Amino acid sequence: MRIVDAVVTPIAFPDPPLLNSAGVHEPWALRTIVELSCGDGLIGLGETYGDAPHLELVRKAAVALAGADPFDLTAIRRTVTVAVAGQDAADRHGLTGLPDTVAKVFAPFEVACLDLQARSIGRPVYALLGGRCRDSVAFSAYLFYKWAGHPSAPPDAFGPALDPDGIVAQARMLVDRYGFRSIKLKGGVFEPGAEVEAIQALRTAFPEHPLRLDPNCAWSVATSHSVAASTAGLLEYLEDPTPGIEGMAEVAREAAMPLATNMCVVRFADIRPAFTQGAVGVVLADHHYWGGLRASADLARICDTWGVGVSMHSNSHLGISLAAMVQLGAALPNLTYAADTHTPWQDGLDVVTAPLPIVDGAVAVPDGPGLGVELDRDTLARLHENYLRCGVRVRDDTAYMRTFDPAFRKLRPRW
Ligand code: GKR
Ligand code: MG
Repeated sequence: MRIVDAVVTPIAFPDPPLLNSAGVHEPWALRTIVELSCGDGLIGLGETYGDAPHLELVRKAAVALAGADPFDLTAIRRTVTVAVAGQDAADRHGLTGLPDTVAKVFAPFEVACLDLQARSIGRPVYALLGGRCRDSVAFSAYLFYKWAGHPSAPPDAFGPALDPDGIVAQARMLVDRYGFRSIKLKGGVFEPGAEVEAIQALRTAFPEHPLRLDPNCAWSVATSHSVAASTAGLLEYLEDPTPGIEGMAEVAREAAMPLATNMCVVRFADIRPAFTQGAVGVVLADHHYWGGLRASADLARICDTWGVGVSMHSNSHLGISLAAMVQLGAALPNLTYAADTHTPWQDGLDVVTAPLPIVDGAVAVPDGPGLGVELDRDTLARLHENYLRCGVRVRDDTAYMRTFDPAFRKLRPRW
């Protein structure tokens, strides 16, 4: 089996004005879809970021992969390393340097190769990751403060959420629609006291749902201490309250709840300093930047050894990424928390013909071959047209926010 064709398609899809500590989501979110074909009718799928510098590297790697054996992931990783060497640049996740770049560029190809491998033997991807540990993978309702709509457009279908009542209404809508059994609030938008009030309101409205708050490093250590104290007993975890491993470790020493991260442990080299300092109790795995599904399983294994919990991180994404998360989640013995997903914000827009549905807050693990999803070529073509027309080439929540509030700065910490 050899890769005869590697097709890389950038796409754009509508995104609501979701607020976070960096600014606000633009009207278009970008992704890149990778298709690997072996010329025998089998196609392996991958999904990754759509930012232009990353897309360029994914394209370079795709060209270099012609003729590669999709079962030889070691050789494929080596080829990707050669293709991207010397072209690594810092991105908005703070990922920089060759190992980070290789991990991010290799990831969609690794997923597509696993999809190909699994399809060629008629087994699901989780079978290649060690087998199924669970029948369904739980996801949390991912709440965002948001405007009623993008200022240049009519209000969207989700409505505004700018105070505790709005947040509770949004949670109600997501829980009713998808049956989510845990809830995450993206914070770092309003002053911390207002966000604590939103958490208190969620606790009153949803007494049984585990809650999380993630301000994306918007708070100083002192502010984080005080928020941790006022949310003790309310949160299952507090995610990335403050920047850096040292700051997180300081907060963790006093906080009653575990701290979680997708910001201070983002590569294997972060594990030793973070774990030895007790900075985090939960790591959010993300195969898109940890280097694929197998690397994420390695991460989970290390977390298990250290007694650190595992959840999953997401960015705005579509159904190939969701399917990959579900296959990984199925195979992780220690997926100790419901995973994040942005799926509800993009529902109905998918590039796959039958997106895996979220029912009762979880996705049933598909038993069909590969990832369990097929590409919808008409939608892919339409979303590619969006990409060509939309003009967005790099996600920049801060620049978009500054078009409405020129004084806005991305400050971490802000409070
Ligand atoms: O979509 O605005 C967003 C999130 O803030 C995302 O960019 C984060 O990477 O979901 C993420 C997180 O948990 O930090
Ligand atoms: Mg986070």
